[in-house]
Amino acid sequence: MDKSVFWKIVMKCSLVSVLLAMLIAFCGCKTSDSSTAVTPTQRTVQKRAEFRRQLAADPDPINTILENLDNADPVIRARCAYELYARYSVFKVKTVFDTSEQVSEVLLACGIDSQKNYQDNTLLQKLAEHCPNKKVRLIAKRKISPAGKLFRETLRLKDNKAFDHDIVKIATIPLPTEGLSFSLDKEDEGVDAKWFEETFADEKWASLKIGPWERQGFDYNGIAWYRIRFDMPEKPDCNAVELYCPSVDECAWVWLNGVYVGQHDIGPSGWNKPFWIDVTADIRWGASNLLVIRVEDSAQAGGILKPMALEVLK
Ligand SMILES: [Ca+2]
Repeated sequence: MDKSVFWKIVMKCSLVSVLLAMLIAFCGCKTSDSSTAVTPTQRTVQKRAEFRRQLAADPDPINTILENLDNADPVIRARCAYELYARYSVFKVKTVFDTSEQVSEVLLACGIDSQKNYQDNTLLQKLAEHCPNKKVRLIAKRKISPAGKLFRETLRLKDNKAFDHDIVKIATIPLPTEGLSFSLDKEDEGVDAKWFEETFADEKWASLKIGPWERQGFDYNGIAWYRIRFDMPEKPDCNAVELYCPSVDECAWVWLNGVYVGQHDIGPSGWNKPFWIDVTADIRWGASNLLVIRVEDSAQAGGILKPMALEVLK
């Protein structure tokens, strides 16, 4: 072979190889480029958008919803739980066990709606029992508690617009600090069973002092009741009587002489917040009275921690 022809062939082959190599490199780059072009976040967003389109396109998307209750994306699962309730007024029990915060919060909102609009506590009941999210579980439990329905607005004399005189505290009547009848209410049955009534038999209840119940033999978080008897002097010249509670750990619902008079219900942070309840209309002067307090404690110490009193105002 002629040398020049030989080298021409070699050169052509090299050129082809180089071009081929460049092409392979280019394709390789393209391939790796396209895999990094869409991030996992973008893919998630795309999938959510696709799911929304699917929902919007179908007037009766029950199958799409049911299939996606097990979707890997908690946002899609939460949307499905919501759509199932909003469109079909149902929920799937398995969603109650979902560990995603988004899902449990959506279910809680649906449960509260169901209670309010259909007087149906089923979903709240399931959440109170099984939801892995403690915060949601406690709110659901509280919503279905018999005490959840109790509410009475208290109007203190200082907030009464119709009373425009200076207020003078003419007496402070201390309430008993020991011999307080006490019972745990593990099943939250006290409101329905009327443990607040004057005729209720509490002879078998324990006897406690003011202070945490943990220090008096009850290592317990939950609901418990106090029934406190006390005598009132003859009525002085006064305009109002207010029950003063410096520290009930944590929440309190209060009855006086069988009448529901008010609550201190601001959650666990209420344990050291003083509160006052107007009892002017329900106190019995010159007679025996019965104060009943349902206490709910979620953690650590619980109970009536500091002595209570009646403040007589003029
Ligand atoms: Ca506590």
